[in-house]
Amino acid sequence: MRPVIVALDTDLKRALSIAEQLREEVAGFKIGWDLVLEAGLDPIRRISKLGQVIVDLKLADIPYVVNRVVNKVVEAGACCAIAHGLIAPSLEPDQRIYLLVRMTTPTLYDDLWRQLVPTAGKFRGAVAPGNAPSTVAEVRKVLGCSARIISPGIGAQGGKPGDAIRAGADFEIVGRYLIEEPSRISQWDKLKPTCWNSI
Ligand code: NUP
Repeated sequence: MRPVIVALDTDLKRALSIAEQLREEVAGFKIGWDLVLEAGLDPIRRISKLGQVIVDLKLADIPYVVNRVVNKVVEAGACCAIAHGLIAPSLEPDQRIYLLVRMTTPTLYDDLWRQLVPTAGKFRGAVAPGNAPSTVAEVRKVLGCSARIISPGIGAQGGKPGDAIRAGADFEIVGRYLIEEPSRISQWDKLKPTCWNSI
C-alpha cells in the first residue's frame, strides 16, 4: 500500500476503472461533488467496496446539517467526510470528520490557519496543503501523532510526490496526476505514512 488517496474527480465510469486498477496499491479514494452530482450516493457505495472512501463536500454548515450529511455518507460506506475549518468552533469532537485547515490555493485561511490547527486534534485529522510542505510540518509539530494529516496539491498543483509525507503528512491526496497516468503510483513506492497506517 502506498500512502496515497486518489481524488476521483472524474465521471463514474472512469472513477470505477481507476479504483479497480489501483485498489491494491493505494490507501483509499476521495469522492467529491463531481461523482455525487452524477450519481448521488451510488459512487460512495460502489467505490467503498474497493477501498476506504473519504467524501469531500467541504462541509460548512450548522452542526445539525453537517451531522445529517456525515451520517448519510458514512451509512453509504465512507469512513469520513471533509469539513471546512472555519466551522470547527461549533462542531463536537468527531472521528468521522477531517478538518480543512489551509487550502492549496490562496484563501483567507492563509491568515488564520494557525488558529485552527490545535482544534484539528478533536477530529480524525487535518487536511493541509501538500504544495506548501512547511505548513504540513508546522501542523504535524502542533498535533504530534494525535491526528492524521492528509495533503492535496501534489502533481497538478505543484507539489512533488513525497513532499508532503517527508514534511509529516500521513497520506497524499492525488487527483489529475494519477487519473491521467495511473502507473505514476510507482513514484510513491518507497514512502510510508508519518504516523497512521489507515485513512
Ligand atoms: O485545499 C485543498 N485543495 C485541494 O485540491 C483541499 C482539497 N480538498 N483539495 C482537493 O484535492 C480538490 O478538491 C481535489 O479533489 C484534490 C486535488 O486534485 P488534483 O489537483 O490532484 O487533481
